[in-house]
This record gives sequence, structure tokens and C-alpha cells, in this order.
Amino acid sequence: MSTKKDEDGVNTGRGGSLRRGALVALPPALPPAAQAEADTSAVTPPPPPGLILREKEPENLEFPFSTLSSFVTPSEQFYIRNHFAMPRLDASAWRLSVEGAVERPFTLGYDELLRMPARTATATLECAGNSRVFLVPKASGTQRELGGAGNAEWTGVPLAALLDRAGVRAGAVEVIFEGADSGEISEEPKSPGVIHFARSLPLAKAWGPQVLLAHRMNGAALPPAHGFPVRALVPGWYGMASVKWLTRIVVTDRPFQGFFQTLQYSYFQQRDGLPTLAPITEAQVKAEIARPAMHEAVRANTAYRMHGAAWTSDSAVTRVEISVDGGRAWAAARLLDAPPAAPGPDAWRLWEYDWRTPPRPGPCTVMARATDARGRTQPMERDPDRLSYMISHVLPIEVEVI
Ligand SMILES: Nc1nc2c(c(=O)[nH]1)N[C@H]1C(S)=C(S)[C@@H](COP(=O)(O)O)O[C@H]1N2
Ligand SMILES: [Mo]
Repeated sequence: MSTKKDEDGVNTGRGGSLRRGALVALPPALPPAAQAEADTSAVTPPPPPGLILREKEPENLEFPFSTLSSFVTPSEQFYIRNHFAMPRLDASAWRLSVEGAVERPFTLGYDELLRMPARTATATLECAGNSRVFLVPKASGTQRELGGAGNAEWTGVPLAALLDRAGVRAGAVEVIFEGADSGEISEEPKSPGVIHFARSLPLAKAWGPQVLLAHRMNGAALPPAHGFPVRALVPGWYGMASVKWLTRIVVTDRPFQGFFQTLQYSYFQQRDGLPTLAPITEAQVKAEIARPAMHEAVRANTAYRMHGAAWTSDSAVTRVEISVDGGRAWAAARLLDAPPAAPGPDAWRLWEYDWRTPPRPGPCTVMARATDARGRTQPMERDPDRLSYMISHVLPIEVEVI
């Protein structure tokens, strides 16, 4: 692989996409030359290529997914999804209140939370509106491509420990997380004046050991943009459930009907032939292609390392398949092993596929499709009942063979 070709933006082989990013995940079968090259780059890692701005106020940014080069997304490259201006909280003044349908309501400070037994797990978060730019006709909302998803190592106190301490009353059904951020939604559907960002979980889910009050991300204190000092972390659910800047936990005896689970982040479920609005919960199985990127130029008749990531919820990705003919024929991609000592079941898998590019120049559409251990697979067509969320149908990536 020559430097010249790289400058042209053409990935001609295995080395090209691996040199970027601080945390380099090496696929198992690298030839010795490429190994040496990657090792050298690890000594002086290039700075991460940053984030793509999608909205200035409130600040919304996505990961440039074509730069995917590591199993763990560096914190400074993790997408940011904000509904209101970002609050800057002081950890020493921060209090978390646990209240509602509990026997012993209490409040807790940062130091006290840090002294409680913690768990660490690697988990993927995807925004329910990720990939919205692919929807035809266009849906309203932030137009993200593939980068509204990331995989990080989270450390925090299981929510169950706080629920135990508070003593959940008989008849309680849900736990509501409220963030410190607030504002007014002025477009239709409008919010009832100033509201906080808030979402709920059914108690059955809330008791699970995976649900954390996270205070660390990738081995450091939570960054301000990702919820400092403490956020909820609900692995396996779309990102909206993982409330940042957490200040209040309310146990309730009825399902929460807040703005962000009725007027936003909801979709139609068909029940007995009746479309019924339901809050968005579990992430859907999905594969994304990092390279080639949309409209990337690839050389005809060469070996190209196609690669990306795939994830699901409450299951494991068992298969990623590639189509290079618009969805007629499919061939298996290789799932890469996660780094040792890493992940929980809710982390994405990186995958790769050795593509022999078409012999002649012209347009070509490539697709990836993931399947999980529960037998769920990505549909080819968009389901309109999902409104502008849960964009998990097979996404066509158009490339130019030159
Ligand atoms: N307090 C608060 N929590 C929040 C949000 C928010 O705007 N405010 N956005 C949610 C949404 S929609 C997503 S996808 C995730 C994104 O988390 P991140 O910004 O750390 O990537 O946070 C969730 N938690
Ligand atoms: Mo989101």
C-alpha cells in the first residue's frame, strides 16, 4: 500500500484504516509487515479525528464512523446527544435524591456513591435517531449518518443497590431518572413549559445488575458532555434511557408518560390490529460499515478490507453478512474477537470482510446485515411504524469503483 494511494482517499488494503485512532484493534490475521507498521504508529498515536457537528445549540455531535479503528471508542470521540444546554455540575455540591414509592427516601453525595461497590462493563450506546439521514422521505430531527453510536467501558454502582437501600414499596412499577438539564421545546409537539430530560425503566429491568449509575467512562471520571458527575447506564436499550447528569430517581406506581417517552422516543406497536404508541426501549440488531464510507472511491479489481461494527440487545451477534450486489447475494464477514478482559454481553463486535472489488469502474452498492443469537436479523425495508427512530434496516452504502 503506497502513501500516494492513501492521499487519494483510496483504501487499497489492510493497513489504511488501522493507522488512525489511539486504541488500535488489530485483526487476528495481519501480515507481519502491517503488524510492524501498526506497532510503530502505536508509539506516537495520531490525535483522534474528532467529531462531526450536527447542531450547535444544544450541542450535538457524531462520531466519524469511517475512522472506526478500535473496539472501545475513545471518550473524546464518543457521540454527544443533548436535548438542552449542557449543565456543568460541581461534584462536591451534587446530590442524588431517591424518592417516590419507597419506604426510606434519601439523598446521596458523590463521595458516598464512589465508596459503594461498583461494576465495570463494556457497552454500546446507540441513539434511537442514529442513521436518520438514510430515511426517505426525510424525517424531522437531527440528521445523523452512522456515528450516533459508540462502545465504551463504564464503571458504576448498580441501581439495585440504591433501590434496596430505599426499599421499593409494593405496587411500584417503574423507576424514573431525571437529569439536571432542562429547557423548553418550542416546536410542535411542544413541551409543557420548561421540563427536565427524564426517562423511566420498568422495575423488572431496573433491578437487573447491568443497570448502573455510572461515574467512570473508559477508566476516567465521566466527561462533562457524557453526564458528569453521574449518569444512568442502561445497556441494551437505545441511548435515551441512559439519563445524563442524574439528580433524581423517582419510583412510581404507574407507567411514566413524560415528554421523552410519549411525544418523543416512542413508536407504534401493532397490538390486535391497533397501532399503539409505546416508548422506545431495546436496541435492535444492526451492522454498520465503517469502510468503505459513503461515496468512497475504491480501485477496481483489488483486495479491500471492508470493516465495521455490529450490535444487538439481550443477545449476541452471531453473524454479519455482506452484499456487494444490492442485496441479492450475501457472504459471511469475520467477527473479530473482543480484546481479552473486555466486554459484557452488550458490547458491539467488530467485523471485517475481504472484498475483491469489481473488475470494472462504475457505481456499486455494498450492504452489511447482522443476525443475533435470538434469530433476529435486519430487515431490508424500513418499518414506517418506527416513525423517525430505531433505524435498523439494511443501509445501502454507495461506492464508486474507479
Ligand atoms: N440528561 C440527559 N440525558 C440524556 C440526554 C439528554 O439530552 N439529557 N440524551 C439522551 C440520548 S437521546 C442519548 S442517545 C444519550 C447519549 O449519550 P451521550 O451523549 O453520552 O453519547 O444520552 C441520553 N441521556
Ligand atoms: Mo438518542
